[in-house]
Amino acid sequence: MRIGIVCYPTFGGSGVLATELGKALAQKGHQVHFITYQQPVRLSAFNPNIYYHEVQVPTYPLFDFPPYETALASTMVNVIKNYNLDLLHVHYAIPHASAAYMAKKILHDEGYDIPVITTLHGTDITLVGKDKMYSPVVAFSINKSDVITAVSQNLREETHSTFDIKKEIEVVYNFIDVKRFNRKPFDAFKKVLAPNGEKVLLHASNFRQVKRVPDVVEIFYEVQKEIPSKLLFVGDGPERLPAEDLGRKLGIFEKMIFVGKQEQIEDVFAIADLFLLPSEYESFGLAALEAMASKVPVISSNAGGLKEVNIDGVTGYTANVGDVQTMSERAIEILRDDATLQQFRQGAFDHAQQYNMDAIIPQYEAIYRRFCKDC
Ligand code: GMT
Repeated sequence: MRIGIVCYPTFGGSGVLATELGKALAQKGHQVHFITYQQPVRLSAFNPNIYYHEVQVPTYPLFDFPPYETALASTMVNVIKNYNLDLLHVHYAIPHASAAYMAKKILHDEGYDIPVITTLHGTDITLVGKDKMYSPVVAFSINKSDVITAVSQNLREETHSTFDIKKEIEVVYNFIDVKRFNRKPFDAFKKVLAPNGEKVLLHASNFRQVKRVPDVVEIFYEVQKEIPSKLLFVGDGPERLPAEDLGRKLGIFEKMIFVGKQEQIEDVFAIADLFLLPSEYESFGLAALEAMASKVPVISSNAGGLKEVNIDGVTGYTANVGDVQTMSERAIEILRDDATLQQFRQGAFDHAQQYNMDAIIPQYEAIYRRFCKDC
């Protein structure tokens, strides 16, 4: 099949998922066309089945806000026609679903029918999408998609309770390549970070408010009183400085290490003992799944789809949003002795297997085939 994929090219979960999906589809012999404003971060290796089309947004002195959505829809039209695409799969509704609707209508007038699949990822519904400045367009364009998918049952329910969606929303869970995350720890790296055999707690995110990064610091504050440990932060964003300040205020900054954005995240997971994700909301929590595939148990909140991914008492523990007391007690329980840690490591790893790409990608292919009878 010839598939167009539209996504954010950055480190966010939706862009990572879309890029990995495109790469996997290309490996299976499909022709994949990425349409986005920048090369996706995980799209580095050359594959003759992968095409990348950059959305150029011409500027003009009149524009305080260059019209990205118009440029995106036009690029979609051009790529779909020039490469005779079978379908368009857009990840994250804003503004991709409405741009896709515009492209679909333009092509319809030219006698070309392009099916649009919209995958909802989370904040496009729960945080940004429900804002009144976006919601009419978001609801309309989701309803106009030929297929709507959500990355968890929770997001499906949230979407139905937020918008009047008249179509079935199908759940296709996020996936990972479990082989990629099954790595041996890079000893030299671990020795630098934790020279005295300290346990390594890890948080990886875009440091937005929804991640509750100060809770990560507070959980660690309690843990390090009981267990010799270090706290490793991967990623960057607006909550990083407040987290650093809180660490200084609590007198634990020397035990906190910020390594910024990392592409080889699997090497970082390989040296971690526990992953912390106390988010206000996660539709899914892809980073938690990546941790689990790396045999790293997870302490998370029980918000949104996290309960579907992090199984309480098996892959780690969940607690109510903001309940840092319970989260730190559970973290200490897991880290206190090696047998318990090993049990949770194995529980996390075993559960992650069901999200392997081999199980999930055929679900997307089956959706595509509904529109591509000869494929
Ligand atoms: O909020 C983020 O971390 C980024 C955001 C995105 O759209 O890239 O993540 C959302 O999509 C991910 C992939 O499906 C999910 O794993 C995240 O849980 C979800 N984030 C939220 O719901 C807050």
